[in-house]
Amino acid sequence: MQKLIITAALTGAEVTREQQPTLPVTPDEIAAAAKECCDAGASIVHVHARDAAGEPTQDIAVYREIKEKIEACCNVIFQPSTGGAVWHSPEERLQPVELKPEMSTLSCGTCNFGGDVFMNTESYMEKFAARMKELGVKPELEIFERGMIENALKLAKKGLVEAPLHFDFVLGVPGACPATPEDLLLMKNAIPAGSTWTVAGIGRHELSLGTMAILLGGHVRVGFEDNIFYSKGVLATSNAQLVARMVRLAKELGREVATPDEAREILGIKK
Ligand code: KMH
Ligand code: ZN
Repeated sequence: MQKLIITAALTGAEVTREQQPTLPVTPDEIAAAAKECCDAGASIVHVHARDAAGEPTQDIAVYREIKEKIEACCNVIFQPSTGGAVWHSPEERLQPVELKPEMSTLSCGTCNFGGDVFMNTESYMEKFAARMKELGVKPELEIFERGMIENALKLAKKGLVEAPLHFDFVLGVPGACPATPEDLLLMKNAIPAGSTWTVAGIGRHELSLGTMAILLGGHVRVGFEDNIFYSKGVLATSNAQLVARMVRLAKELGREVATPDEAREILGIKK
């Protein structure tokens, strides 16, 4: 089995400091959280930027500052979001790709997202994929519903994303695919052989689906974007605490954890 790639989704666009007092928000806090997670065993950090007021922003200048600060303190793979918040325009969302990060996310379809709609039309998916290809950015294909895998395969057929494909199954978003073991198996069994996949279980499902991924040969995403709790009613003290738990589980279950360079090798990323 491949070594386990752990992604830390540090901040997200929806969580607030009121909900999670240790949420990293400023570039300095996000870089410090990235280093702590890398030291704990994460090889990728999935990053959403916030502005000076703590609101989600896709401003390239803020992403640049975060990228430089992370690169100055650790070797972790920087993966900015192109999902942003539901109210960001596609043009705003695409900005961090211009920094030529090693990876970035690419959402593969439209779905309900709580009380909102997360909009990803075919033409914008194609535009995002084409720009990532031009700039040599490895896409992480974000899958919130089963049909989105077909959209991703359509992008592959058009040559806009290239094998080996890397998927992230985001399961348990209210309004989208639930986070059951059966749903994870459905997704995992629907992707082409030779692809890699990770799972982001929302809320309490982070732990159960992450454990399944360790056993099934997938990879795992944890962090405050997806889950702010350590256990029922108990807030996590940091993103790194959630990473450290996955490292312990992987060791108990006999799965080695990848370093950032090993993750690059697994994902076919040339630094
Ligand atoms: N915040 C969500 C609306 C991504 O980062 O690529 C979208 C999202 C996906 O978080
Ligand atoms: Zn995200």
